[in-house]
Amino acid sequence: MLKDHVDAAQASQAEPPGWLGAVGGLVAGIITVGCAEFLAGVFLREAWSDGTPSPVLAVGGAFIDRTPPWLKTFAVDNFGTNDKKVLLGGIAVVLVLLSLLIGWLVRRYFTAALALFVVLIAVAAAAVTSRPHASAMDLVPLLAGAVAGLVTLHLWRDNVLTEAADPRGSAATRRSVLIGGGVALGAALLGVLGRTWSDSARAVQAARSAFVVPRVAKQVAVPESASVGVPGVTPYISSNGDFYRIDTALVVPQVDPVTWSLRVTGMVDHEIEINWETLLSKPMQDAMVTLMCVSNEVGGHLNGNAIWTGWPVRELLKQAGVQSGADMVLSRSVDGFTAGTPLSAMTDDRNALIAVAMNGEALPAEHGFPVRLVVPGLYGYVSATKWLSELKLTTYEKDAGYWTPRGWSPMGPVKTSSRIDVPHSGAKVNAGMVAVAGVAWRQHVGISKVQVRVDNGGWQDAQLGAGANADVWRQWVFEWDAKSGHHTLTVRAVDKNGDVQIAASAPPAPNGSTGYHSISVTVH
Ligand SMILES: Nc1nc2c(c(=O)[nH]1)N[C@H]1C(S)=C(S)[C@@H](COP(=O)(O)O)O[C@H]1N2
Ligand SMILES: [Mo]
Repeated sequence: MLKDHVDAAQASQAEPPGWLGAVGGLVAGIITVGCAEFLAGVFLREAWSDGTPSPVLAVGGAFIDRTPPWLKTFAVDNFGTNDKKVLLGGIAVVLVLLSLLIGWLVRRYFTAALALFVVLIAVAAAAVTSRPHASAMDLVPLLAGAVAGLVTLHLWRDNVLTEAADPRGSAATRRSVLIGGGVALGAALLGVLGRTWSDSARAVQAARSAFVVPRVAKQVAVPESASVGVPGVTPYISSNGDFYRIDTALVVPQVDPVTWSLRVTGMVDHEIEINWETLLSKPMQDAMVTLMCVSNEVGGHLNGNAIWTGWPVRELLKQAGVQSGADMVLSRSVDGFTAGTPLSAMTDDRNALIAVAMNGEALPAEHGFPVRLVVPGLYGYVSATKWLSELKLTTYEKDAGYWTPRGWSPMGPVKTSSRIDVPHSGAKVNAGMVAVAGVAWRQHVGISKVQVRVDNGGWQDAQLGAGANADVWRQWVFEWDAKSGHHTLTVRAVDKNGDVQIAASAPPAPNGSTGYHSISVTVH
């Protein structure tokens, strides 16, 4: 009797196992995130928030905004458009590890566990309040989640961990772990429910399918001989589904055209705000423009060509009355992204458009629905703002676009470049006539010549497909009389000013890659 008593007393002083603490931490973590994400979903759905009340998305967005140029290039090169999934996966892994650690600490160092928990909540709160359009209200989901998490940690310590320290409590422990797991699963489901609820994608899909492409005075068509007719060469028009996508948005902004508007602000005689209906009543025009990403490596595929329908930016600027001294248009997206474009590129006679349609349909959500900018001749990071919400007339001295403080040049004219699409590098081909083909571009000036070099031979002219205008790429083909052996094929372009593509290799940062695209092939 007495002996029993002593054993029990010793056992109750024994430390509960570490894994049980960690499980409690995980349960508390899932409950925190689940509750916060559920409430964030409700806030978005009920339009109680214009910001990012979701702590996970806010942290992800804040991380993206602080990504150094080398990491951006690394992410684009290695994950492409999957970079966002990788980031979300990374956040999940970090959250799981920290939850396990907090739970493990709870057993003995309760204050340290609490301190770590509070630091994490503070970091998330800083992210939430720093997102575009944030208000104090956006903190409510996070704080509610934090309270639920803290209550869970306390309950776990006072019940589960105490029971576990008692040898007679193993059945109770099992039951508590099951209950904890069940509650956590419920919280996780709530979180997912919150995310899908807040998903305004359906409203946007409906608006997109109801959209009728505005009539234009003159339709733009693909010239008859634009294609050189070589299988495997980049299609002259990129389909909307295949069009490259680059942006900082962790989730694609879903913008309802009914509530959308575009404001013209800054150095103007009168600020203007136009809504969707007004924009659609303006005389629209078609323009074929090839869009280019500054992150494109030599030979890369971060570019696409489409027929855009929109209203010339200069018309809107004319209505607002641009004041003298302004030299930049800082365009802003609903998600806070900005691009600084030279005012001259938006007022000269080029097709700088406030675009509403892409290849004969409403802009896809991921390409800026309902409204984006398209400016020929400039890389997308300084011109092609998607989910457009504001045009601010300003100066390069006073303002900078999103990427400028992150190591990219304020000015981003597209550099002359060319690419070999077929044969692909490393291909084996039969000796005899081989069609070498690809695309070349020099927006706003135009391509005059494309030349191919075999090994260290001389430059030979390729044949050019027709170009719709100077702002689009052109296909080219070179009929190569291939002799057996290993060969290197190199391409370069010459523009209509007679300037030859830059031969020296340069990486994308800070203002676009240079160098010649080369491939190696084996001829049998
Ligand atoms: N709102 C917003 N617009 C944006 C960006 C962005 O991150 N956010 N990225 C720009 C960049 S860097 C490029 S290259 C083009 C790409 O447009 P696409 O995704 O339609 O091909 O969009 C531009 N517009
Ligand atoms: Mo880009």
